[in-house]
Amino acid sequence: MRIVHISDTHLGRREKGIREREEDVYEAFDEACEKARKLRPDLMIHSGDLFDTYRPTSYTLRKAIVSLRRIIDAGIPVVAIAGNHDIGPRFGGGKETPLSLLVEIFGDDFIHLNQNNPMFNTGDLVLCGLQYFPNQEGENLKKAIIERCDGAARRCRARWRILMLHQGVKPFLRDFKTEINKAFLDRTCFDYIALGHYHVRFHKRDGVTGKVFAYPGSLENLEEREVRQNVPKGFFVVDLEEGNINARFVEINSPRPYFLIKREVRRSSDLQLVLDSLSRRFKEIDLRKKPMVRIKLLVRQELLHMIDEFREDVHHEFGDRSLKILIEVSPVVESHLATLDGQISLNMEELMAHIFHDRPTELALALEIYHKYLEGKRGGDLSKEVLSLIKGWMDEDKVR
Ligand SMILES: [Mn+2]
Repeated sequence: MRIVHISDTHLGRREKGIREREEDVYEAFDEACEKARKLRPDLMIHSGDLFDTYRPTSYTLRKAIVSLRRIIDAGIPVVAIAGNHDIGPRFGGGKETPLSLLVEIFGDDFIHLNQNNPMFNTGDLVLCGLQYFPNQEGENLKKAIIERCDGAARRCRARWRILMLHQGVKPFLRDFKTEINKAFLDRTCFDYIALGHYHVRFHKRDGVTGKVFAYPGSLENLEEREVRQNVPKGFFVVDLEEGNINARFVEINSPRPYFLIKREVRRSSDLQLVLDSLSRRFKEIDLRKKPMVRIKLLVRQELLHMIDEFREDVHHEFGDRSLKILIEVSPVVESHLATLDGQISLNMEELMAHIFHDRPTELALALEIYHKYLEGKRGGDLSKEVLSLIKGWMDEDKVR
């Protein structure tokens, strides 16, 4: 039995309003579907965040349908769960996800698993899956896994058992929010834990239980973390054979090259070093697509006047060869530098950790709000989330 495991495709994501970046996301998904089809799997599973928002545009929906048809028309059913990005509030209460539209379109060939419909059984294989549960619903998540997934799967006489979750699993992920522990999942009956949520490919076989935990990651560079770690993009093809699970990563070629340069500018020659390193990067690789260039500078006050000229130099030298050059400049705030031990950070989380270093409650809350923002929540949606986070904290009596 062969399964293709894909996740975090985020169709509709448009980085910094750049139209080509939205197309990059569709291209990556289409390539992945085409590669998956050629592998002739029995099933394709998607571990959440198929869409970037729960309200995709008609253009995004059409792109999703065209690519998914490649799989479904080849006789390969698709099983999906909703991630945090593709769940939203429903008009009149409850939760909404565009995955239900795909069920309307593809019928039995598109299976949407969630806590009300947590299991799909093909005889040899039983698949269980749940939608994303936020951190404050960790207990409900465990309950749903035990009662709706593990219990039901144990009662099936299947050879293989797969669990699909869109969650952060401790202790696999560093610097990332987790809602559930590996030790808890070790006690379930599942052989392969098909994870989504974390965008950098990760794969681990437990030496004792033989269970495989896998995050295929996203298909394009969606967040800075991914660019920094520079891990290939793609999906897993999982062969379930007698007594063995073999998960192999299949790389895709469409992701756009992404140059990210972060630097503290202490003297004027540091700006020249940025130009030099950019030149090197343009020479290094074969550029199928013009790269995205993002330069983040932390600049001393007395050097800020040089930035306009630097911008001109960069655009003059690399403008034609880049899709887009983004230069972000933050002035050094001297008072924030004192306790950073010479380590200058442009990372929002680290900066918050610094500002709230003696106020852990505020820090945790600030990070949660920031993560909601990163998840794409804005305006009314964001303020609703913030209010419910604060209420959650009050209820737990963490805040006085
Ligand atoms: Mn995601």
